[in-house]
Amino acid sequence: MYRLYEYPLSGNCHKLRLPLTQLGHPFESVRIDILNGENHSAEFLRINLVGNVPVLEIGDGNWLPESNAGLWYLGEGGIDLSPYPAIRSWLIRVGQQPRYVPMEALDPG
Ligand SMILES: N[C@@H](CCC(=O)N[C@@H](CS)C(=O)NCC(=O)O)C(=O)O
Repeated sequence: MYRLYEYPLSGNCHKLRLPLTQLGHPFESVRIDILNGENHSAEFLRINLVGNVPVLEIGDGNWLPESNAGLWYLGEGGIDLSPYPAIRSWLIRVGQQPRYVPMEALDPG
């Protein structure tokens, strides 16, 4: 089962929580209290040297920091999206963006 290291008020964390919950994919949420510095604990820095949330743990000791990397991973097969091709291509498209871009810029027209 995936594990999402997240903070509830973080928009970057919401980007991953949203598809996981909406598509009903089971995952364990691990709350990292960034307001109290829990993201800078030695334990958390072991899974993300940068000390940011979200981090998606995908099993076998592999962790994906960066919200867009997580979206890209989900779109590329991390969740079975065969019934939802539009969601799949949207996740991949958003995940390929190097940083924030306005939604309109991703509109295929
Ligand atoms: N580019 C990163 C940004 C992640 C990020 O800025 N996370 C914030 C919460 S939204 C964080 O962990 N801040 C804690 C800190 O900077 O100490 C992503 O998209 O995942």
